[in-house]
Amino acid sequence: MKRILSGIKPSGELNIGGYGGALHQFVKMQHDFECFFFVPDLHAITVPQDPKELFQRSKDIAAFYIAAGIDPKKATIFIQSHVPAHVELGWIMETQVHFGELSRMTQFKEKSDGKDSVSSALFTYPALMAADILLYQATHVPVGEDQKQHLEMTRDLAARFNSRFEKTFVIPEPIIPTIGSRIMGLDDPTKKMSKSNPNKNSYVLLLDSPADIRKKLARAVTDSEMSVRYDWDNKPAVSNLIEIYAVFSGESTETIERRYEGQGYGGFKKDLAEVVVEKLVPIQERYRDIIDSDVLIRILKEGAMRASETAQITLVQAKRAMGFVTF
Ligand code: AQP
Repeated sequence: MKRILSGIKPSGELNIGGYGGALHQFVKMQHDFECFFFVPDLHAITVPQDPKELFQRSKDIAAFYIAAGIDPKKATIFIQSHVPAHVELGWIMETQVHFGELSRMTQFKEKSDGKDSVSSALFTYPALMAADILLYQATHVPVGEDQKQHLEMTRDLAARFNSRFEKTFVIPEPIIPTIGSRIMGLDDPTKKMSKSNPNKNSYVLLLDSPADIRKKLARAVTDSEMSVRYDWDNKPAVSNLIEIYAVFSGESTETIERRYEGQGYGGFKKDLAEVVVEKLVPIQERYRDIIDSDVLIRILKEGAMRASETAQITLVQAKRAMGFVTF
């Protein structure tokens, strides 16, 4: 059976980068895989979070999973901190990973760069991520380009554990979407669109009003050439907008290029905004229906129970393999 585990960190408001690289891929994948979609709140606190915001955003991410079309009857939706096995296997994984390996992680280097104080949890984050995936014996993990290195480490740790102790973990394969795996900032196409970017014009939020979506996309940087061409090497800003268009319309980048051949950026950007608005408005409506409902609480409680059952089996297997006393 093919199984997926993936999640979106509640470290900021969800934007169209997370939608392209994760959420809309999740919705498609639920038909072909047994899915576990979680809210990695324990990962979010590797950098300081305001408690009220963490609370709201954790619920928001779960609500967006459902609003975007993940069926909670098919997929298990849960909050990471509701399943304590993540922390326990995370600690075990910390004992298997080497300091040098963690030091080479580019995301740690980027996130710690120029900061006076950085938590040790930010450094060991990939060990917890490995635990998240391995607990569910995921065969596949959908990841954006930026998470490829962490997944590679998960694979290494699983193989190391299996050969050092006994075969316990499935070694997961990455699934990197061809379109949407790297959506860049609207202000700077060399930087990934990120929740924690202080520049609000660098992203479109899933909860932005249609007026704000139109304004932000109209302001998105382009270049002086005035041709809508998908060419990341020479036209990264325009290619990024074409990619967003492709994610939201479901059309290929070639179809989009052909449609706007010989035209400037004005009409293209206007149409792009409409494609995004058309997709996001119904998601926003469904989000508003469930965010404060008992339905969401029920789904998360059931999800935690289902997730715990699977996670506990793997955790006990791993502990037994290492020589822990288990009954
Ligand atoms: N801009 C993006 N383009 C494509 N994929 C993206 N993902 C995130 N941003 C983009 C993918 O979404 C999944 C969940 O990511 P995450 O929110 O858990 O972590 P992140 O990648 O660290 O997201 P941010 O927005 O950059 O958050 P902060 O700023 O808090 O670190 C992942 O598979 C990710 O690749």
